Amino acid sequence: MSIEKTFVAIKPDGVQRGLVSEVISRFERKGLKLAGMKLMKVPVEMAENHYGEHKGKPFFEGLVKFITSGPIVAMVWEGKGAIATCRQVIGATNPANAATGSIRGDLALDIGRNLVHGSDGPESAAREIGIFFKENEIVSSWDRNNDCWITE
Ligand code: D4T
Repeated sequence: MSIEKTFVAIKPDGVQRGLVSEVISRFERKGLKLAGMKLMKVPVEMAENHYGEHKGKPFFEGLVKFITSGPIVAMVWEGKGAIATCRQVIGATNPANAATGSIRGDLALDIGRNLVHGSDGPESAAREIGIFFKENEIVSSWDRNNDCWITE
């Protein structure tokens, strides 16, 4: 499995509910490495671009309104198989179906307030990192002194 980077965002509900540190700690404790992070308000055009695949769906307008309603924490996480691993840490899209132990399974109830976003594949990870981060805002593969205790 290769070293990947993935885009993760704590949505406005996570920031409003004071769950930023809780969410970040789950990725840290898993062994993933932080490669970028910023608190930001998402402009409408950026939200429409990010969620472009859902344009025309009944929940699209509400989704854009929600994601632009307050600050988010945009992050890049790096690690072996990071894309699928972050999706596992986050849990199923609908918190009602999310496994206990996942962020959505433990901390969320409603699909429209599901706390966290994570890229669903290599193409979307590259696309979404490019939407939210400039190249010089990413700190790639920095040396972490416990790396040898996390990966062989
Ligand atoms: P995100 O993109 O937020 O990580 O969610 P997922 O990748 O897990 O799921 P998604 O792209 O299918 O949905 C994007 C976003 O839309 C909200 N949503 C989704 C909603 O409010 N109602 C719905 O019926 C669906 C399918 C939740 C996540």
